[in-house]
Amino acid sequence: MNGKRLKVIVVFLTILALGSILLAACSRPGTITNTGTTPTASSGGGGTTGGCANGTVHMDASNFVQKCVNVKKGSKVTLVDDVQVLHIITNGQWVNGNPQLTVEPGAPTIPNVNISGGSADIGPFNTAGKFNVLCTVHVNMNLVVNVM
Ligand SMILES: [Cu+2]
Repeated sequence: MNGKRLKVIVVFLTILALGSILLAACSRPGTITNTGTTPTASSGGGGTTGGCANGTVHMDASNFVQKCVNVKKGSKVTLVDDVQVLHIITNGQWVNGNPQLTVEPGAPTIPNVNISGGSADIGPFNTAGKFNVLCTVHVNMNLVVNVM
């Protein structure tokens, strides 16, 4: 009885020792450092499509295809209407189905820019920050312009 138990303990210890040796051998050349993958999700509160567009935003029949766009200070944003649908673009944002036409300090005035197919530029955006742009025709058609 006693001898059997001892044998079991010895076998168990042997397995344990072998296991730890293997483990040490495996972990030695590892040193995995997570360097890549820089998450750039900081911009745009309502960014649903992941990243923001750069400089150019497309529009479909009822919304901006990209919900946010990054531009450098002093640059314009190009809006491309992919379909022959009228969009009227100005400063502000839709909040709970209501258009709030506020021009933030530092934002360029966007004077009801009519786009029906083709493209138009808005701006230039000369102040760094986050500016809201909306389409008054389509409820919840919001765009955030990140100027950096
Ligand atoms: Cu629109």
